[in-house]
Amino acid sequence: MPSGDETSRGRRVLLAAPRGYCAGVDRAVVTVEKALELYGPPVYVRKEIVHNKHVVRTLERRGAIFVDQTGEVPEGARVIFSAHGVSPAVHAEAKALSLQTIDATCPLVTKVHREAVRFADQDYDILLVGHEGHEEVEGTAGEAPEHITLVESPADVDHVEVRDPEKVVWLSQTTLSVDETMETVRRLREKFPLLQDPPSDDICYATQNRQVAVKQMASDCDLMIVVGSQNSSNSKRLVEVALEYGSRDGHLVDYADELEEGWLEGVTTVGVTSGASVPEILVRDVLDWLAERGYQDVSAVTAAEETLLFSLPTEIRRDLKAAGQEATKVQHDPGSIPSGREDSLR
Ligand code: 10D
Ligand code: SF4
Repeated sequence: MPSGDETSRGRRVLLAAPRGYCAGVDRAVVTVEKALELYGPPVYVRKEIVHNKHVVRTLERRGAIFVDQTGEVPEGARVIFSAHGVSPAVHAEAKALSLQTIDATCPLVTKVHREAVRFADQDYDILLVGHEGHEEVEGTAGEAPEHITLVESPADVDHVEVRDPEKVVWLSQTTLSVDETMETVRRLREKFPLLQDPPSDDICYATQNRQVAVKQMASDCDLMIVVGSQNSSNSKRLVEVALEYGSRDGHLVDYADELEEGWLEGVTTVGVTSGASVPEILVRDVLDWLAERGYQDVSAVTAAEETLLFSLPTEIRRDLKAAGQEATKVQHDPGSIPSGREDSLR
């Protein structure tokens, strides 16, 4: 293992900001934590609350039970819906089972659901840019299945048909590559010149900011390490963006122990970032691993300041109040250094 002043010379880390938790993830994770405190385990959660292995494992250890289908929750029990959102059909299933639901859908995902409902009510064809099988896409498409066509990529555009090319709008998943989505929309507009834009950006501020930071550093990096899980759309996009914008190499890892010595061969500058569902403790572990190998010089590359906060779901606020606890807005501090507890979610 290279170490010491001689081998460390020139080695450095560029640390992206913003990185890690967005406001919607913080709210969703705190929702499960507060539910466990208020009601005691078990607390059922439909799907992974956010797409991060460490978050899910940690909450499982504290008493959360993650299920794939609403039908797996015992009748009358309490269930939390994940940050990615659910379709009206899932709400109906929960009602049929008399479940007590707490909806941790990110408000920015809910905004896209509302757009889908509004355009469907006006009888538009809605072209939803997103990835098939992703939970967010299933939830949004479920709002108006007869009006929505999924468009997965620029290449997909050739196959898209609409009923009336004068009444067509595009919407999108919140966690896509901005560049690829713009290319998909460019091709859609070539085909349907009267294509309408969403009323506001569907790709959310957090997805955009994390990609902008990576774009700023990528050409200076020999290697980009993105902390995040394989099923996390926004985390995966960060690796793609890094490679597109000039990083020689790039990898997505859940934990520092997945890092490989071989990746550092001939590497002077390492970029580090993390997806919107990733606790900062996991980034700190990666920085420690790099420091042990001579990469102690860490500089921040800051693309934006994030201050957005969301209130917790109504049910949690109500029950916290009844329990005499203050329901503050969840607080995301991307610059904070976590306590280092093994089960830290911050
Ligand atoms: O896969 P993804 O990027 O959509 O989800 P992840 O849980 O990794 O990040 C948070 C994004 C959400 C909840 C979708 F808005
Ligand atoms: Fe909400 Fe964006 Fe975070 Fe998704 S990535 S939870 S839309 S803030």
